[in-house]
Amino acid sequence: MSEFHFAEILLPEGWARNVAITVDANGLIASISPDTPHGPEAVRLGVALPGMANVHSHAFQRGMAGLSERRGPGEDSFWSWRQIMYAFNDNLTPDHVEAIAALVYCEMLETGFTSVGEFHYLHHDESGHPYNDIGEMAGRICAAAGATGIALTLLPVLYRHSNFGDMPPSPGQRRFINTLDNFADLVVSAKRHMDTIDHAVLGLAPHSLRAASASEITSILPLSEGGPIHIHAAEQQKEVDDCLAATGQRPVQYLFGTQDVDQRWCLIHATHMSEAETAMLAASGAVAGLCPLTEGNLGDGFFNASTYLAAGGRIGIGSDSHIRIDLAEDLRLLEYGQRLQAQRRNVLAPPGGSTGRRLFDAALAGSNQALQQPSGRIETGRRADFVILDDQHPTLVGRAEDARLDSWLFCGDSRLVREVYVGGQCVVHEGRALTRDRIEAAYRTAMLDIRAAIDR
Ligand code: NGQ
Ligand code: ZN
Repeated sequence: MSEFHFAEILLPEGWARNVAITVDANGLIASISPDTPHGPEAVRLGVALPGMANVHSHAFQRGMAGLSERRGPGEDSFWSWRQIMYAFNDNLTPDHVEAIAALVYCEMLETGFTSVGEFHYLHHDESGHPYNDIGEMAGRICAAAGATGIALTLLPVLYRHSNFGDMPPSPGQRRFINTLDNFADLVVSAKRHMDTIDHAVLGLAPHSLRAASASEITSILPLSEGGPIHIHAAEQQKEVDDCLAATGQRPVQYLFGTQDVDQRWCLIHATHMSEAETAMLAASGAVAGLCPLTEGNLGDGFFNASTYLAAGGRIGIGSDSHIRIDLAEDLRLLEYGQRLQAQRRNVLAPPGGSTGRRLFDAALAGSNQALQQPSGRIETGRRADFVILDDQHPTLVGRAEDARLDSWLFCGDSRLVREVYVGGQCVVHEGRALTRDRIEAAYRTAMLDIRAAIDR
């Protein structure tokens, strides 16, 4: 049993002071005692929040962040970005993917994420053939998570088609494609790799309604054994148009018509929804997995968060393409998108309430639900995932409770995160992931190697 002591910590019922927390040998919270002085053995940790879950990651895309900000010959779009992304992943080996993912997970931990949902679809070798172990790449993702200490919800992706109507995959998609049988083998291998690390949860991800048909989605669901199910939906207007043309329905409507969408589901982006779809998703208990920085970078559009949250909808937050990994900035951009459209302020806050607190609470609950990790709340029986802020930083000094949270989320960034614990183990100290030096060195080697491959 280890003991921690917090000057201030956000509990499910609100902020508490002088809180002693004991953590058992499995990293779970055994007891929580507010208004208690620290014992002689206690690790004293200042001001803390529960660790956040990152609902949506394609780790390898961190390696191309910044390389798609030059305009092409025509009008650039999500679809032209996707071509650049496919060309980038053509050059990636398992070593590269592991090196990139490890850096991504360090950066996530350093900004306050303690778990990650890896939406993993880069499965096969450069020619599109499975590795000897079909779960080789899944194993590399597990190794990266294990090296950093972040909790992993692995979401192996089923990818079959290039568009609605079972269109054959394009050459750029060859590394993603599996038959249904191969996919089942991949899941078995992924589970074996997950057994080698702590805190791993298995989910499943049909890539999108474009890439997997309704009957294919139905047929793989039993493989997840009650785990989370994630799918991209309605990110781009073209997807809505193509879905309407193929099925007569909009994507979210079509998904609800063909699957039992409940709390196990997470719809990534869900940007382009009608009023009826917004209400349907909000009532379902499923999570909308929002990725504001990536959605901005890719020109996706605005999620209708005010209507959706007012209807009781659940949201999660993800850094997706990792164009930038900063928890505060991503939550802030979600609110700013609403402000810029509505020409109002504090759009997502309840009357009289803090916007930062509303964003943080909503994302905390929704992301954690979507990853099915035993964290997300400082509560007995939950995993001891703590994020400690630098309360002496000029941005936070003289602030308390929700004002401190607002100041971090609206004026700060990862530099305000001092210490991070996953399952009672320190993974970030004085703002740096403990394993960063080694991981950064491997990342540099990988990037130079990829650069050389691109130049060849
Ligand atoms: C992905 N990313 O799977 O990485 C996608 C692009 C697609 C985002 N949607 C590919 N942000 O959707 O076809
Ligand atoms: Zn995605």
